[in-house]
Parts: sequence; C-alpha cells; structure tokens
Amino acid sequence: MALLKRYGIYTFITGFFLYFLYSLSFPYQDPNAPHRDGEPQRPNRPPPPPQKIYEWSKVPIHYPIKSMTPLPTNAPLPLPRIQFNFTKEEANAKQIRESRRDEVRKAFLKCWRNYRKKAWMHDELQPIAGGSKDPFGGWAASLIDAMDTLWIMGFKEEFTSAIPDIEKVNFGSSTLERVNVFETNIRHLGGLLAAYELSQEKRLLAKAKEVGEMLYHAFDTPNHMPITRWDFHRAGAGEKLVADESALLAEVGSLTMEFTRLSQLTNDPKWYDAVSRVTKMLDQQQSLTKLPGMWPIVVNARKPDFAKDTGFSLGAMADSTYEYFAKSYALLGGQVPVYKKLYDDSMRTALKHTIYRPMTPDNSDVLMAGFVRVDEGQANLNPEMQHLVCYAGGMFALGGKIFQDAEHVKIGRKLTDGCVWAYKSSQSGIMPEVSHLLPCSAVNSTNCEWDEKVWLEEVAKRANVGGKEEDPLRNIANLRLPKGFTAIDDRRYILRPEAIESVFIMYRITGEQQWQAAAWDMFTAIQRASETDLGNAALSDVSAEKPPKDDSMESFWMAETLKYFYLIFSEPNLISLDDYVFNTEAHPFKIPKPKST
Ligand code: DMJ
Repeated sequence: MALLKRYGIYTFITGFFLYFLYSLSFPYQDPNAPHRDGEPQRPNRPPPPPQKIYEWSKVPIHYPIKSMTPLPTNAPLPLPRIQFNFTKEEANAKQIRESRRDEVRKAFLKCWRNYRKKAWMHDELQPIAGGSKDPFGGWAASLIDAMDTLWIMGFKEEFTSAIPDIEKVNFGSSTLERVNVFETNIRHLGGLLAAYELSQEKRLLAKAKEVGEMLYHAFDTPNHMPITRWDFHRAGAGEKLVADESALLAEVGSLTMEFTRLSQLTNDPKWYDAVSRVTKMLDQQQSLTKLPGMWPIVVNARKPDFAKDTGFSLGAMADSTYEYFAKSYALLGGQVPVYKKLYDDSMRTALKHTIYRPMTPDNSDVLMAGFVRVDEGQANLNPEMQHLVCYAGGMFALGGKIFQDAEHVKIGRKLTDGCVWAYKSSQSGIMPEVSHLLPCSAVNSTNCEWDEKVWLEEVAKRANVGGKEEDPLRNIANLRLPKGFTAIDDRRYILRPEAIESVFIMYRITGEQQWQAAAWDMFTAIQRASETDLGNAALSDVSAEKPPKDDSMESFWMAETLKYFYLIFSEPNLISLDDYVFNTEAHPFKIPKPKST
C-alpha cells in the first residue's frame, strides 16, 4: 500500500504491464509455452495422437482463395546504390581485417563441429553439458539456420554433406503441440531459401516448399489472417481453425519476405497472396490506431483489428514487421508502393514518439528507441533500451538509402551509435537484454548536458530507494549500473545479433573503418565471456566482470550473429547490400534486378 501511495497507482499498473510485456518478449525461448492472457480459450478436447505424420500439400484447405493477388509482373525498378563505393584497401588494413575474419570463422567452426557431434538433427546444442534441446519442433533448427553461413564462410563440403540430412527433416510431424509460425518462417523457411539462393541446390528449394506448404495452412482461417501459435495436430487432422484474438504484431507481420521469395522462386503466387492480405490490413489500419502510423504490439487477428491496443514500440514483439517494409519494397523490385507508404508513415511516427536522445556521461550524440503507452490520447515514452531494438539503426540506414532519405541514414547512425555506446559502457563490454536510460527532452535536443544529480535521482526512483535517509550512491554500487543507465531490468545476453547487424549495415553503407573497430570490440568481449569448450553460451549477467553462463546456444548465434561478424571483416562485395536483402534471421535473399544491370 505504501508503495502504491508513494508512486501512485498509475505507475504501479504501468510497471506491472511492462513486466508482463517483458515476460512476453522472449517467446523465442519456448515457443510452446502455455498461452498468455487474452488468448482465445481453446476447446477442451485432447489433441489427436502426436505421432501422426501429415502430408501438408494434401491436407485440404477449408477456406480457399477465390481471387489470388499475383506477383507484380513489371520489370523491377533500379534501386539507388546502397553500399559505399569501396576502393582498394591498404595491405596493413587488409591483413588486420582478414585475421579478424578468420577468428570469427574459427569460432563458428567450433560451434558447428560440436553441434554436429553432439546435437545433430536437434534444434540446439547445449554448449556446456553437450546435450541437445528441441524448442522449435525438433526440425534441426541450428542445422537449417546455419546452412547459408556455412556457404558464405566457404565450408562447402560441410554444406553439401548436410543436405541429405536436411532432406530427412520431417515437417509432417512435430514434437510440439503448437508451432510458432513466425520462428519456423524466419529460421527454417528463411534458412532453406537463402541456402538455395546461394547454392542453387534444388533439393533445398524443394524442402523450402515443404515448409511453405505446412505454414500455408496457418493462413487457412475464415479471414485468411495467420494463426501465430498454430495447433499443428488439429490442423493436420483437418480441423477448422481461427486466427488469434491476441497476437503479437511481429508474428503476424513478419512473414512477408519469406513468403514473397518462395512465390518468386516457385512461380506459385499463393504465398505472396497470403502475406499480401496482412499487408492490406496493416495499410487499412495504419492511420486508425491510437498512435497513427504505428500498430500496437498486441493485435486482434481474428476480427481483424490492428488498432485497439495502447502499447507501441519498434522493439520486442513488433520489430520485424517494421524491419520488413523497406526490405519487401526492395525484394519486390520497387513494384509495390504500399511498402514505401507503410515504411514512411510508421517511421515518421516512430521518430516523433519512440526515439529519444539519452543523457550520457560523455554527452554522446546518440539515440535510442523506447516504448510508448498511449493514455487518453497522450503518448507517454518509457525510455527503455532493449538489445532487440538495436536492429533499428540498420533499418533506418537501409531505409534511408532505399528511399533516398539522408535524414534516415543519420538517424540510423545515431541509433547504431547508441548500441555501440551501450556495449562500451557495460562492465563486460556487452549490452544487457533490457535496461533504462534517461531521456533528454527531444531527439534533436542540443541541451543534453550530463547532469549527475538528475541521473542519481532517476536511479533512486527506479530502484525504489529514494527515501530521505538513504544514500542513492551507496545503492548504485550495489545496483552495478554504468553511468547513464538508470536501471538494468534484464541482465542477460543470449548471443543476440541486433547490435552487430546494425554495425555491419553502417559499415557497408558508409565504408567507415570505425564500425569494424566497434565490431571487433564487440566480438572479443562476447568471445571472452561466452566461449565454452563446445561453443558459446548465453550469459545471465553482463554487468558482472565475469558473466555467469547459461547452457543455451540459440540457432541465431551461428545463423546471424557470427554471420554479421564474419561479413563485416570480409570483402564488401561478399553478399553486397546492393544484391541481397537479409530476412530478420540474417538469411540473404536476392534482389531482382532490371534486365540491363
Ligand atoms: C532472431 O530470431 C531474429 O533476429 C528475430 O527477429 C529477433 N530475435 C532473434 C535474435 O535476437
């Protein structure tokens, strides 16, 4: 009660809701976890026996499409140049770059070999105990996710010899009752498509099609909106299903690139048609939300209503929906203008309401993207900093290049700088999963001088130690907060890629070597803290000098994080941003080119 009185009931409720959101922000770890508040109640019937094997292309469709949206047929438009015009590098710089690249390659090979030895065909290797985990249906997530990295790093033999085993992965059966459609789409479908793009190995495209046939059934609902946590066995048994009433924006809106590319590569428009329907909804409701331009994190896909909720962010649970607008525009050869409109309008709103300049002890001119709650028409910024939102720097920079908006490239730079700053400030050299900063008044605020007193007050407030007789400084020592951070809400680092992803994009766009230097600092810090005998392990507290380890190595470590580290130290024409767009799991898809180029 005293707590309620001191901070007011509003703060308490907001805090509780944010905690609830954070608890949702890691759906990647256990996609089969029990469903959350607001989820539709499922009928209380036992599921059909899980051993059943379904042939998805033969499972009947209940709600067939009467009129398919075709892929655009006009020739792709030439896109503006994205990458910096790199010239020949000096011998010394080349030598340093290559030795760093080789270190990354070595780290990857160690993880790959031990995955192969100890967890082959399972989703993940346990990098400490040497066991395995299957949080993604038991469909060899690490193997499929890492295939294009193998190719890019030049491990062609490993790549080729893995294909027969990939062919054996059975998407007709699953260890899970509910499949996370988003994760399967970005990791399995995205991984197979990119591995095919690079190698032209037809068996991989056939496998991608198999995944596509399966996921297509998640769109077999009365309104054709996807089910995001999909009852695999009920669908396989031919039951009619409906879309979720509470779904995460990212999980509804981030199927566009993979489904589009699958249609382009197979000449079958059905996948493109499926995602076009989601795009249409986003377009129709973009101006109707409580923060017009953006959509809330939780949407009702059953109605469908993407406008009701009040929490907005570029970060967890929404992220890749925004990331995919400019990328889908490029992937469709600039032929589908709605993606530019979705990008422009959402970024305008994001810039106005979610992006802030934090106060830092060295007065760095950096930016961060926070969370906004709209209350009675008022947008209130919660100045959080998520590792997940670090992709946003790359998104703005790339969007700025594709749509020729120099201001967006500048924003992208500052957002990326914000994440580099966060890595540098942390005790272990690695940014934590979720923390809070102190915002200055406006994005372009010039008046953002470091004020230790204001910072201490905010730390005390957030740590709930603001009593008169207490000394916030003493408590700060206990809180292990780098200056500028006002709270660390989640001290983990789970081998995520978003910061190096943006650093990589900034490097390829600007050609500035400072990004390679930042990348090397990040890589060495991560290696130092996370390396195990078998691979690399997630960390439970990056604010410790020697962070304790968790026995987990998510598939995105080999698929994304190490790929971006490798690419930033490679020749810039290796997977050039003028030739490829990366899906949100770092799988490169070829950009269609006009005939003359
Ligand atoms: C990855 O699966 C993807 O990058 C996704 O968009 C966000 N989460 C993880 C990495 O952090």
